[in-house]
Amino acid sequence: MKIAITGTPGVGKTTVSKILGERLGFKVIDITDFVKKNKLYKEYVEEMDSFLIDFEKLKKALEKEDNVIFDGHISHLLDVDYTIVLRCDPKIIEKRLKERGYSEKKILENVQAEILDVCLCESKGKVYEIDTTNKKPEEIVEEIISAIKEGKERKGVVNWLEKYFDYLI
Ligand code: DAT
Repeated sequence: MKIAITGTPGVGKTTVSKILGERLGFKVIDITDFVKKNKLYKEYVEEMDSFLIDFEKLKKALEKEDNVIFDGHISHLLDVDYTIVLRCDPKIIEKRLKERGYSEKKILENVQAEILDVCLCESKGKVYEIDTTNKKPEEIVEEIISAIKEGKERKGVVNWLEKYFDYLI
């Protein structure tokens, strides 16, 4: 089984993936680290402060993995059995990314991405959207496990658009 844990940076992917991995006995692969370690990028784009990933190479490198969790904000673009889209109040994401030392520009881009549901919109296959706002990581993990067991897709769980429209102007 392959599970993607995706969502806006700061939403809690790494925290949740670690606990979920322990619960299921699955290996956790941090996609960003994996790409850097294995040089699976085409180039570094300075103005975006990001690596341009070579997706075909990345997919090939992960092909044989099984009983694994892919942790990363592009993991929903990989071939997986389940895609978990973590959501969180944009104000909380803003605070976490400030603490992480991100630039104002990068913070705003990510806050806007959360408001506009970017990861959710890009996700395909079996998608489970989980609102993590004010929940403990262990609670979130339980919610993920029961959502997978239940097998019903969950989408449209949150709507930040009305509450945070001013961030988009
Ligand atoms: P991501 O991997 O999505 O970038 P992270 O797991 O590194 O996010 O978490 C970002 C910060 O938020 C980190 O300091 C831990 C904290 N955090 C994560 N999940 C949380 C939760 N459910 N409640 C409180 N803090 C949380």
